[in-house]
Amino acid sequence: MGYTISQKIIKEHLVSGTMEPGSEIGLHIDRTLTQDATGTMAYLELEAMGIDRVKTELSVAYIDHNTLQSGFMNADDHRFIGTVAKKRGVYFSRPGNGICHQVNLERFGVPGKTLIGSDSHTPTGGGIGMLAMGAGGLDVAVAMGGGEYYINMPKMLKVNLTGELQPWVTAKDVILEVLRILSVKGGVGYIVEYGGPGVSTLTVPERATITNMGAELGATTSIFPSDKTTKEFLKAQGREDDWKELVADEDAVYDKTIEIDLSTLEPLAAKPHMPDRVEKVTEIGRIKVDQCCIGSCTNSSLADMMKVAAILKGRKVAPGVDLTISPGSKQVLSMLAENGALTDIIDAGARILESACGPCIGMGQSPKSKGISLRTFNRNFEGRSGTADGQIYLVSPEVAAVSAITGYLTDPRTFGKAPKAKMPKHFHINDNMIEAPASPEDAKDVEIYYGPNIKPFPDSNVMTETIDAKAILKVGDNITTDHIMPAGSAILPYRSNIPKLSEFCFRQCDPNFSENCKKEGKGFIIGGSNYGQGSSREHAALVPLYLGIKAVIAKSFARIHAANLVNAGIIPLTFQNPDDYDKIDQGDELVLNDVISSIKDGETIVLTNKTKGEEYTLSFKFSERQREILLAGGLLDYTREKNK
Ligand code: MIC
Ligand code: SF4
Repeated sequence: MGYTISQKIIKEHLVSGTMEPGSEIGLHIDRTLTQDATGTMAYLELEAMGIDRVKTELSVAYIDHNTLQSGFMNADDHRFIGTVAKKRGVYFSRPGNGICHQVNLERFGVPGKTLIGSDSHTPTGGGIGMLAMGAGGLDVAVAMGGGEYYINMPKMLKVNLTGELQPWVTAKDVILEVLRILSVKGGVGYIVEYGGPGVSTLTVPERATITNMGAELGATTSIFPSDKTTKEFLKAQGREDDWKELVADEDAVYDKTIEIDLSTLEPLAAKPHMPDRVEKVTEIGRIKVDQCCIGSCTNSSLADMMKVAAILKGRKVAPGVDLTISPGSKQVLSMLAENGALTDIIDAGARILESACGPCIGMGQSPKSKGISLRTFNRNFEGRSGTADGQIYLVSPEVAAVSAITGYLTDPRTFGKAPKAKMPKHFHINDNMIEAPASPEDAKDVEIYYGPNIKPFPDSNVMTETIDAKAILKVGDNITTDHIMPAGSAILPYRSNIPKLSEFCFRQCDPNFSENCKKEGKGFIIGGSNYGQGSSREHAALVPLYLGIKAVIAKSFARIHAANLVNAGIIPLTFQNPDDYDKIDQGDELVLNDVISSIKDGETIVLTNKTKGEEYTLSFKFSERQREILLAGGLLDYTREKNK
């Protein structure tokens, strides 16, 4: 039996476990990336583990999220990351150099390597044939220290692509179609591999758009083969030597296959407030738009921007519409400037933003009240834009640009000839905003800058045999980490200040959550299915830890968040009978008995509901390592203990 692309990479990097779907495997990690909103914490954790120098073949720290410096906090964190990177052996991509995933694709992506990043869209690297996964900051810190990264061996899902995209239909529509078919939880437990004759019709940046937004499927990662197209892209980036061929064996076995004929796709959009609420643009109809935002790690490549520029050339953004453009990297921006396309964009009346995440994470550009905003991004969770009642639609750059001109959501096929963007033979290469780390000798003299915004970690959870606490919050299905720990320009500057951050926890679901926790001192959270989907932010576990949350009891969990809970020492438990979820009300008094002994060697635990006089069986499937982490009070304590 042959291997799939990812099975080949896993086999080469397997340190522990067997490649049996569902069982825990430990992988050697070649490379890591961090971004600033999760990076400050990750490097503090690296320090707390006593790691002086990273052991990976390459680690890069990017500044791309918290680039709005209103107050000292973000600037302090940038300086901390810059200095800690220099000292500890990490490359530093300065603010303005671009979004981590775009820059990684251009300058660092290598087929066949393993990459973990403290950002859920790290699978963008799958577009160039990397096994690239999002992880919590602590897991990334462990990998930087040379430790393995643990996942449950995923099942394999193949998306077989045939045909060719029609004019005005794009890679964004491909991933929106996959989301329509599979939903935001359809990828849980799988790696999504793209194959079939349609693959060769897609460029590397197009493939990266697809693997990027595969994060929204809940998949462990997504990956494309590394072929001639990959080689040409790397050559144009001056990195031909980094290429190697990587394809699935003819007789590779997939657990599931879905077929997509690219030629049948039409322009699509994800309606508010979930990336899988996908409909054809023509079905949604001609709605008036207030804002169009083009950029983000999903759609900010040179080709995306060139097509947008061609659409805007000689035209004018409609009155009442704000059009923002954030090129994904300095390379993209400088090439747009060089070839004149930037002038076409500016002339049409677009607002040019920095090469950074920007509006995607609510760092400015929030739409007006109830404003309709078409965005080329990957997430449209309620409130994420910074406007609680903002109505965000996820679309391709082509749909966004055409609609910005007409003022209405528009099927671009009614707009005339579709623009084409040719891959350049040579990209403009200038890495002067990437700082190399100091040599091990010089590192001794580098002083790390710790700004006043950096506050100590929350105390670890001391596991007790009995946990007696209230159901302090009950939430529904598909709760995102944006619900748990919102982002946005007012909150993100406190990513290294857990006590301050705790004031905002679950604000959208229950404005009294934080206060209630502080009053009670402890609690359980009750969740529905796919609890914790979305971002990799470990703050969605660290803040609940700080607020005294002992366990989260849900119908099911998203992969990265479940790992982050264990890493923080909070027990993720699932209902054996999902109907029991309905029997618990917020405020019920709950008790877990025999906690330590169950975690040691059990698979179930009984939850007593004192208020209702009922008992429910909860299940868990922890590996030996996870049991030890929970009993140690979290991954930090566990690692410190092991390194002693
Ligand atoms: C996101 O898109 O939600 C983020 C912001 O990039 C997060 C990371 C974070 O919260 O810092 C992610 O996707 O992991
Ligand atoms: Fe940045 Fe948005 Fe991409 Fe997250 S999804 S890395 S916030 S651009």
